[in-house]
Amino acid sequence: MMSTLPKILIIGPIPPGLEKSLSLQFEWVPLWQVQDRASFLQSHQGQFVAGVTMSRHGCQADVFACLKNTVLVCFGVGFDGIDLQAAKLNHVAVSTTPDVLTDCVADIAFALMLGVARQVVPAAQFVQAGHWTQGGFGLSTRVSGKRLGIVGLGRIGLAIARRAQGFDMPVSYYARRPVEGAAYKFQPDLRTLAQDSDFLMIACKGGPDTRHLISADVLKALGPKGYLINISRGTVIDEDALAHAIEHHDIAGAGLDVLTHEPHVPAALRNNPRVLILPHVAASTHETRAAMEQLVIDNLNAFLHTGKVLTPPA
Ligand code: 8YV
Repeated sequence: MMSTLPKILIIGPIPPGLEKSLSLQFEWVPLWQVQDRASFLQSHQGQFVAGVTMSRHGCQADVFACLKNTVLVCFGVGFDGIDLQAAKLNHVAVSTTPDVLTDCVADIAFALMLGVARQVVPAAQFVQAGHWTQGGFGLSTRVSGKRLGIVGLGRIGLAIARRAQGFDMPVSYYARRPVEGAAYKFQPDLRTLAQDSDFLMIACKGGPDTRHLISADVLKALGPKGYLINISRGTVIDEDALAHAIEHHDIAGAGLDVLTHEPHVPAALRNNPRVLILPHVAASTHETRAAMEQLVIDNLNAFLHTGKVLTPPA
């Protein structure tokens, strides 16, 4: 029997919970399973009421042409993979899922900072390997009271700064301009921020504007006692420069939830005990994922009823 439900175009695989909720209201078409993408998108123009994506899939111009005058709802706050210019050109509204994931991402920023400086994983592995009976584990580096430099003081950067107050960490930040109302020290020069930080935290947007912002030079400025933490996008860091800096002890260590070519991890970073890498899980808690799914559905319904989304990219 033919479905009479309105059709939505799904750009790439989405979480099962979201898939289930969407199936109640819509007939959904998985674009990634289509054989001939170009002719499919052309022959299906005007057939969808919406498109659904995730930050990791993004959305390209050819899809926006097919979705003309509708909406693209994105599961995730990052929109560096979404061609916003093409969206505008085709009058497609776009939404993301800000705020609901802020706390969990800020929590993981601290997990990485504590994990890499206090050597949490190597210490646990030491116990698992049965080495404790032969002697104690070595010393690690204190986090409380150390200087935290934050690159990008948006929603997540601010949540990290608030947590840092509980750790008595003086906070400075680098951004394109001072953030109104922020009580932290603004540092307009990134190298100087790195030089004056014990922990350099990357919390800015991804995309071409911030690509390789963390260069060999910035890493040199961070210095052999400094730690680099990234919960933003892998592309912000020049990964070759980071591998070189780790190998040559130009910096003390790194904690990364994101990489340039996920899920591929450069061997020089994967096999080093001074680098703690997580598989992009900062927002992956039951609570946050459920809230993100709900916000995707709410944005979709808001657009279908009012022509406007609740949370456009910002
Ligand atoms: C998401 C993220 O869980 O929201 C983002 O931008 O990077 C993650 O925290 C993931 O990207 C969903 O696609």
